Amino acid sequence: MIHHPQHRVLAAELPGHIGETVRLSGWVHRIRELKSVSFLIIRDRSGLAQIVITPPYDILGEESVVRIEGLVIANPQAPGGVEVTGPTIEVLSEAVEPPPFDLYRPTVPATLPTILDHAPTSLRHPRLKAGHALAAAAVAGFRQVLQGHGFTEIHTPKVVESATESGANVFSLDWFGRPAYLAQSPQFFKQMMVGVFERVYETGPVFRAEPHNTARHLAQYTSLDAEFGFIRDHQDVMIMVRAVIAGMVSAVGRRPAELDLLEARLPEVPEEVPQLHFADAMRWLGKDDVDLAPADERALSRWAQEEYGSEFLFITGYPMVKRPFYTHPEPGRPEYSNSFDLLFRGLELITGGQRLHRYRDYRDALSLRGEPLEPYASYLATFAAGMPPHGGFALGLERFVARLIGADNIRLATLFPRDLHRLAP
Ligand code: AMO
Repeated sequence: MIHHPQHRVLAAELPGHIGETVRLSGWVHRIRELKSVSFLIIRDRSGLAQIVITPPYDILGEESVVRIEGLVIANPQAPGGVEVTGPTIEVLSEAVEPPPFDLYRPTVPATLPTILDHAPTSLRHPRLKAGHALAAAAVAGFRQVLQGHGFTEIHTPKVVESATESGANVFSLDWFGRPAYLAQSPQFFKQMMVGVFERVYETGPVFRAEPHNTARHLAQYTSLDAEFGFIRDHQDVMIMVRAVIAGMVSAVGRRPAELDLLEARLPEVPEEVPQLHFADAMRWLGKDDVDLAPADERALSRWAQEEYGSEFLFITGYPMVKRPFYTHPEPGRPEYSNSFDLLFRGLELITGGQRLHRYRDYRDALSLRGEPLEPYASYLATFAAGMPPHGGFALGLERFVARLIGADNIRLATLFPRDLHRLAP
């Protein structure tokens, strides 16, 4: 019996259509010419399908887009146990240039610059695409946990009138003749919105004019931010961080195909994530410094793994001199702060903490740092109007994904990286 297919069938759905004539659409992933028979491998959003073709046929360039009508038959040797035979092939768009490298090879046979230069095509490689599918799942997990805890999603400006984190790595631009900056974080806005919603989160781009080329810094990255009111101190924020990370990991766990393809190992998120005060970390490292070097972060991460079997470690209490002016000091030890970083597999993944919440504390903090109040006028109005004790955190999405999939360079976890040298594609 011949069916007249009206609807597109996806590659992954073929096993349910054995004996039927179906319509399949996608990209020419690969052409395999064997002695007696040839195969056209078609790729769509669900996976790959094998089409049996017999001469004479036109050789189509890989990545051409086709629509195929043919009979689905069972073949244990074919991927997914099915193949399509007797096809009619309609070319929707012919690829006029070959891909930069063979997209059908199981591993990516190209260097990082080649991959990035040709991103629109390279990203079609199932392995390169997989990390970004996991990123999408991670963000969905982030949203789901916070929505479950009564947080409201916000969207705030990315062009701002003053630096939020530090003046050093801020991009300036001309805003109709006035100086302006690309937002380094949604920090001020998320705090302002605690005064409105109590609990808010945002996912969006932020900008850092990082003057160095490192494997863990981008000039634009995706910041997953949360902020909430009526906390006791930073420990309440850390409890929320733990819930968010657990939700993100389990959301990613619902993409086993991509995890398997990348041989990515999901971390276990301990009920109680171990924590170490900065002062104790320094003692353990045998150092006397106000910041952690990347090598220190790796060493401390290893220690948490050995001591607690945890791939996550909170470092709390960072010295105030290294934290932004909005940071709440540690009661009784004002040289330290009620803030934290979360290390994941040797790298800083999250920064967060308790913020100042009284107007006069902001005034004092800014003048202590020799900063004028003027550029912060609209931010300070928030606190003049009354704000609860509050805090929050920010997670760098690309760092999370890079650690998860074991990418040694953050650029492999970024669709179109922006850095010192790269502005296209
Ligand atoms: P911080 O500046 O530490 O904190 O940034 C938060 C997290 O963002 C990631 N990150 C980066 N990822 C890629 N490239 C970069 N150049 C880069 N810089 C930072 C890291 C880091 O932990 N407002 C505070 C957060 C808060 O307290 O809520 C902030 O922006 O994963």
